[in-house]
Amino acid sequence: MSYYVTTPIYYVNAEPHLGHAYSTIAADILARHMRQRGEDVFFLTGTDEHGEPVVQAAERQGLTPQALVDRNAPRFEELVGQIGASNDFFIRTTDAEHATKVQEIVQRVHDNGHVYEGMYEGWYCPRCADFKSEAEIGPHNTCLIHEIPLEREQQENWFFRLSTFQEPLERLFADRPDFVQPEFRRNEALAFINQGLQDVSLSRPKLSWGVPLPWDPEQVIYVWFDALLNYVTALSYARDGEDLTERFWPANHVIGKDILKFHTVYWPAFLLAAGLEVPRTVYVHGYLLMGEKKMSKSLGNVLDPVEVIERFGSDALRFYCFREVSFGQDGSVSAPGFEARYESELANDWGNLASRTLAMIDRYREGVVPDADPDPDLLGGADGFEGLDGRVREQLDAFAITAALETIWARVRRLNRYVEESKPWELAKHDSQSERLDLVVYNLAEGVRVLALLLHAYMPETSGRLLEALAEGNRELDAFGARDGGQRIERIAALFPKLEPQGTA
Ligand code: ME8
Repeated sequence: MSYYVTTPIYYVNAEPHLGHAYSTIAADILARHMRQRGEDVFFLTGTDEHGEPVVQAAERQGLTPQALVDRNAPRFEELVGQIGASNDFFIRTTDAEHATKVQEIVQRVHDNGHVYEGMYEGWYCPRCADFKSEAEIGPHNTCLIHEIPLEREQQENWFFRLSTFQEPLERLFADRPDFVQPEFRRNEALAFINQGLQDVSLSRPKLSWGVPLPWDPEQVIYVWFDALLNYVTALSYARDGEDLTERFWPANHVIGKDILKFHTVYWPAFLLAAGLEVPRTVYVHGYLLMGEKKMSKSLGNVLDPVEVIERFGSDALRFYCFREVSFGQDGSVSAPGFEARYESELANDWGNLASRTLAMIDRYREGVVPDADPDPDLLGGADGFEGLDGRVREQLDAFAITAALETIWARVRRLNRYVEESKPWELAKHDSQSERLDLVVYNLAEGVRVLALLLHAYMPETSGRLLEALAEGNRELDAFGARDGGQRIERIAALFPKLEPQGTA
């Protein structure tokens, strides 16, 4: 089966921050997990480089828009590498191939009769690049998201007949209850549709920076349609001489709640208008907050991902974001919160379990995993190993990234209990307990191995190191079932070294 997952493409006129990293890590966890299942995966992320905010930022800095985006886009691409994302392509909406494909699709929407010329008048937020409906306007004509004054706009432009998609969208939501997830976000999208859809601007006058309308080059395509189309256009040119559209479309989109309307209403309508298939799923996650506020560079309240990664590694950051905040909900993150989880869960629960297991194989069994059977004591119960793999698959199929991590973590705790209860150090003192010691050490090695396989999607670097130490070359989840002993292991440095006593993030 093919599995296509995307992140939003990020605006390059701001600095990349943890919020951007968050969506990308979420999509990466899904992509890596699906690859481990042997699916044919394509994972896309990139940057959104057109629109007035870019022109304004460039003017302020005395640059051309192109120079500004060329300077900033690499920072986003660098962050993708720093957080360990395994994207198959990085799209920039200033790619010439993207522009050509956007024009081709927009022309099709035009030829299918879904556009007309008219006069737009209304309230516009330059930061959202969005025209606001009555319900979206805050006190004194402000943007509810950015809390800045809206601008009164009046202009000639082309419109997209969104209103004619009222009924098809209602049908789509009725036929495909999991089209938008989680359910409370689906209800939000439905509420917006049920208010009655109005036509939306498809273009802006040319003073803007963007892709010209093919039939009226005095206008550029409204940045949101240009940006949304990245998910389709990328497939047509990501691989030289190969069009991947047939193979991977439709996609699973992972987005933040701020851009729900565009992805769950405008986007499927536009695809229908172009005669393309609508997405498989749009998964809408919440905000990472610092204190009570949305974390954003402009509000100046960030947990800097690069700083965290430099000190603790990307795996610790990846883990923390999805452990601390239930994926789908809003939740607070903080430096002290990060350190507490790092210390108690990564260094102690997991890192220490891995080190102890390798040390015991080394000390008690000369570095070779003994052969024994699965211990029935570890199989059953709510936190047993039986059926674990299937449970995690099921949860990740439902985008339950935090719940699946807890499913895994319950087994980390269980293995720690197993060590305490079975006391291998006592067994090692008595020759008569040798068989029992084989059983315990084998089960610890196996337990740690299968947990490292499941954690590989979340923490690829440390899990990879641990699997190598356990002489497991396979990363596919088919390697999940019990393997016989006999492997020679290696001792490795602590996966998550303890914090220095005076350390603060
Ligand atoms: O909206 N918590 O780009 P953008 C969690 N270019 N996620 C956050 C976040 C936070 N505090 N802050 C940002 C755009 N995000 C458009 C998208 S897509 C065709 C075009 C994440 O740079 C979240 O995914 O403002 C949000 O939807 C996205 O960054 C917005 O990024």
